Amino acid sequence: MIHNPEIECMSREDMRALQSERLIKTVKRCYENVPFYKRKMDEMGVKPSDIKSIDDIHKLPFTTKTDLRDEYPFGLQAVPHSEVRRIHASSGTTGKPVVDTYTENDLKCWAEGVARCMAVADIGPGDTVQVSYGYGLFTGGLGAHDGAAMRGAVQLPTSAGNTEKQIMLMQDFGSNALACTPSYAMHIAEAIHASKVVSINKMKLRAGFFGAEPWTEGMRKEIEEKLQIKAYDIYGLTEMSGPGVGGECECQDGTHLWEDMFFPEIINPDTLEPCKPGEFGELVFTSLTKEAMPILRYRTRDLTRLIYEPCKCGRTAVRMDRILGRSDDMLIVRGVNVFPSAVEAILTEFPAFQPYYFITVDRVNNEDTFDVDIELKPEFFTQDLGEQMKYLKPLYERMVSVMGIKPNLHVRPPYGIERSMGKAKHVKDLRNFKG
Ligand code: DLL
Repeated sequence: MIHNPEIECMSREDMRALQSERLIKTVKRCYENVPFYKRKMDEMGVKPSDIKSIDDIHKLPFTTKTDLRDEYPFGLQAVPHSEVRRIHASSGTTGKPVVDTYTENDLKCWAEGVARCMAVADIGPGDTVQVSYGYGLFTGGLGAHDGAAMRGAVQLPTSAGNTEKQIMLMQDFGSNALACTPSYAMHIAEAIHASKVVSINKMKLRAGFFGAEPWTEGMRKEIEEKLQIKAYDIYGLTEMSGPGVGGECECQDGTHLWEDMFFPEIINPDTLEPCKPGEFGELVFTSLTKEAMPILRYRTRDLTRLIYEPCKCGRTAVRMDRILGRSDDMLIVRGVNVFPSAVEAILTEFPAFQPYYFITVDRVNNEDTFDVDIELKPEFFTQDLGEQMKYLKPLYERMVSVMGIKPNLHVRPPYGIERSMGKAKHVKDLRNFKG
């Protein structure tokens, strides 16, 4: 079902007109209320009156994560604090967190974005949405919570962690949908199948809204089979409110972006020029309805492409291909560019292997090493090295041919690779510590 057909199925011309109207307002709001944007626009010699339609977006300055950190905590805020109702922040492993603040209307728009994602699975009154994203400063928990509320569904705020209890409640309360990271969904699925207390056949789950980290088609298949659900991608980032910047429809063929609120562009990260339609590059967003912290041309560092062909579902909103990874997650090993998620994509082609992996990159005798920990599924696990080789050889060959790099593969015992309850950590790059 479509949550907001008027917007989600709007003609492209009407959408451009709406975007133009909202961009003009946003630019004015930024210029008049945020010294950072006034300075940047003045430096470029751009005035709000130069922005007459969405086609003028290229005249505007970019915003980077460094800008957000420099303006920490409220430098980019465009309203007095008395109008702010909530603050979220992304943890970030280094430096200051990235902060977002929300007016009443920002919270409403945010919930609307998530509600559109959940409506795809007909989530509504009587349905229970188990929210197993972390609650707190992270936007996942409360974002999914408010989206479920807007759909009139029952919100079950279990948060992340305490997996045994999660699955007990999932069965006892009859949860119909699960919202969490795909890696936690896998972990939950595994725990259900290992449990003597609960059974997947007694569950009422029918859908999952998974995001906050890259995941592959192979992972989707595993989760869908194990949990007996339809697994939908949900995308978002703190800087644009949180989850619900876009979501997959029932066709599961690309993630629709809610362009009336977040205008997407794809740029070449080196030249900063727009890419041709359909080309891969860096995703950039301009917020079109945010009041408290509007953002112009935010460089997400997420690498993907936009799909403009109409979708069979009837929604006209542009679709985004799966995120390949973030440009800052890309490893360069022996001169070869490697996206960690490529390992997951390959692992899921081989039924004997779990989709879990952990990469360690190091430099020994001036040469990069690339070690990958993997797990055989319990039913295939063996300590016999000859037997292991039977599974490892084709995997190794596939990795060399797809990734162009020879890995050292290490089979860990079942559960030997740490399970994640939030965003999974897949890489340790020891070269960073060696200078
Ligand atoms: O992860 C918001 C979110 C919560 C999205 C729950 C979806 C579900 P941040 O912590 O600021 O916000 O991280 C944002 O996570 O730039 C992407 O690199 C990555 N990401 C988010 N969703 C997806 C997805 C939340 N569906 C960063 N696929 C983004 C791939 C994703 N990567």
